[in-house]
Amino acid sequence: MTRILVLGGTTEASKLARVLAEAEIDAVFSYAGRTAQPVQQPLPVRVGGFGGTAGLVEYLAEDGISHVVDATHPFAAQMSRNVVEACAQAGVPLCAFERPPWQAGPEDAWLQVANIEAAVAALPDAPARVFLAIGKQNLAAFAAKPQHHYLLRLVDAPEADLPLPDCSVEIARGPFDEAGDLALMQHYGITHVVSKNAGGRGASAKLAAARSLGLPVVMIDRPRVPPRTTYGDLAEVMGWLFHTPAQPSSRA
Ligand code: 3Y8
Ligand code: NAP
Repeated sequence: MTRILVLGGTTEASKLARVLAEAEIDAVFSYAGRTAQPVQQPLPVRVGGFGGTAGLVEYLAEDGISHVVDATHPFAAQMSRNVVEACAQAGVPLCAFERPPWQAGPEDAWLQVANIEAAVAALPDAPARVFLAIGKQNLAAFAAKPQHHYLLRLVDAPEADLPLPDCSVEIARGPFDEAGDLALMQHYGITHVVSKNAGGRGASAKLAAARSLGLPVVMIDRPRVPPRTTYGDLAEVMGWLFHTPAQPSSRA
């Protein structure tokens, strides 16, 4: 019996949800619960962590999951690590649906760094105006360079004080477009952009805007995740689902 768990939170996950719903394939869509009102999905949705690898193994059995598609963001490395371990323990087939990383073009002025700390170190000492388009979870590291003015883009209005003394906040949920990001960066007189190498089209607008403004981009490489079957294309994921036999579901 086929029952698919989609680990979501990306445009790829939402595309897969639409195809599974249209094909009336039994599936459940999972959010971590990082945002107040995540976009609706055409599948039943569950929200919140599973309780680590052990919690996920339990969930797979209780919910009778036959296949898992990890369509989380490339920076959701802990989730991706947990699901590789949980699916191996539970004997449930797993594939990742992940877009390829962005590559710098000839007109791009990227400084590629390994992680958030290296991104902070890559910023200049002289005060600058930095578009910190990496969401909310990794802002504290930038307090090491309080001399800059930071433009933050968050999905929800911050509940607590922000860790950066000199910052402006834009509340917006992507996907974003180049004209909008160009106007935003000109309005704030941005001199540097910090970005995660998310890939895909939902967050690449700021890179196109930086290119046309001739601004440097500090590009953070993806965290490492364990090897697993990975596709960048929806048709390949669907092919995998149809050609991978369902594990005997533990649900009667
Ligand atoms: C909760 C679900 C869809 C998915 C849309 C994609 C595109 C728009 C661009 C910038 C970069 C950033 C951030 C971003 C983008 C898509 C995609 C993508 C980047 C939502 C969503 C959830 C999240 C979580 C959120 C993080 C944050 C990261 C904002 C929904 C909107 C910066 C990543 O406030 C917080 O705590 C936000 C946390 C994790 C990174 C961070 O560390 O702060 N995404 N984003 C998911 C869950 O609970 O499971 O609310 O609808 C989904 C999307 N965000 O269905 O169309 O596919 O990447 N998301 C980054 O790339 O750097 C914004 O501003 O330029
Ligand atoms: P993370 O650091 O890899 O995961 C931390 C914990 O959050 C996981 O161990 C798990 O908790 C829970 N979790 C993460 N994704 C989940 C999901 N889809 N369903 C249920 N639980 C989930 O994850 P993150 O970077 O905070 O990302 C959280 C969500 O935001 C993901 O859905 C991701 O796709 C989306 N997102 C993240 C980014 C980003 O930049 N990180 C960008 C866009 C979208 P337990 O251990 O308790 O199971």
